[in-house]
Amino acid sequence: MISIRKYIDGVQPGNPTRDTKPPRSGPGVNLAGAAIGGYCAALHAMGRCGSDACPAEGSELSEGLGKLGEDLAHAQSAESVAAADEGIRFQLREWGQRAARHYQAKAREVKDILLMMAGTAESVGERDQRCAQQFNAVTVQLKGIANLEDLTEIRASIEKSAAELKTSIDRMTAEGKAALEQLRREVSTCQAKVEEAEQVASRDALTRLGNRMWVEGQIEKRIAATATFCAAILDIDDFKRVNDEQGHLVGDEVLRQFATELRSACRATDVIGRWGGDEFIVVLDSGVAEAEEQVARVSKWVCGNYTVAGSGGKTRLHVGASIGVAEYTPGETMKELLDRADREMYRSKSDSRTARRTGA
Ligand code: GH3
Ligand code: MG
Repeated sequence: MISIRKYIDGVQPGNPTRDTKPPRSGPGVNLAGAAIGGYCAALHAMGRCGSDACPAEGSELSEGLGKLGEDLAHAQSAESVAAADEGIRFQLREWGQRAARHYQAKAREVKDILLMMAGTAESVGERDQRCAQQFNAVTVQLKGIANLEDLTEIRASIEKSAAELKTSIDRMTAEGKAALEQLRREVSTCQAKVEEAEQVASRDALTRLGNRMWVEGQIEKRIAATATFCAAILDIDDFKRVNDEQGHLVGDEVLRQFATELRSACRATDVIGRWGGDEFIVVLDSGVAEAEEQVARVSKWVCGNYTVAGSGGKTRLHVGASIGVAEYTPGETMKELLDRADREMYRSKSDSRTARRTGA
């Protein structure tokens, strides 16, 4: 670096004493003034370049150099010029050390980030065995970058590693999506199977109506909700005779057709099921008056002539049924309710027998 002190000393050959003020006029003074002006401009430019080279440490340098430039411009003696000159050297040395420390720290940060990325890639790779190999390669690359010194090389390697990581992650995402889709399909197949199994478990195999267990569940639900409802039990009259005279298969067909008619006579809100044998049950969500009215209508619909295919061709049979209705009384159990409906049904069956016998 140019030393202004040496220059000033050089242009004042006849006046070597340092504490003597420089002459205020003459060619030496003009030359020194111009040199100081140039030096100050060089200091400003140095401050700007320092800021550009290392913005984090630049402002202090340019402020310091600016101040020293001012001191220099107003320097009255060779001592003050020498002091400013020393200050400039000190400022530049300090800045150089600070900038070096700053860039070393930044380089360490970049290397730490790279090593962290390598660690992450490693752990992601461990999670998915299929990608492990690809991730391992990237991990090795990233660790290698941390040892590089050339910034261009570091940048190129990072770009390559990032592109490979992206490819791996895209592939993992696509595979993950496909696996998820497959899982969804399997879950929905399982759900369908469970629903089918539930349906089979709750249906009567012969008539396809709800079975006893399912109807009991429906009654228990209503009891738990203390709802107003009635249970109606229907029992086919003299059904044994159908079996005895027409055969068991014809008896089965009668049960099937009776169930179909029962379903079509009831409302969508009624719960209909086969209780067992030739007994059926209907749960109606209403009080006893409305239920009896509905049951009378159902009875008219389901009782009558049925045409059934038997071994000797089609047979026409009359099917009658007795019905008992009971409204649920809060506090009673399901068994108590059904016992009452059953007793009503038997009373009705007995009444119609008596009527048939007496011809009433
Ligand atoms: P009641 O008028 O008193 O009801 O006399 P019933 O002849 O109808 O006799 P009951 O109701 O006591 O007996 C029902 C009969 O239904 C007994 C059994 O042989 C027959 N049965 C039960 N389940 C089936 C079945 O799945 N198919 C056939 N074909 N018959 C059945
Ligand atoms: Mg019967």
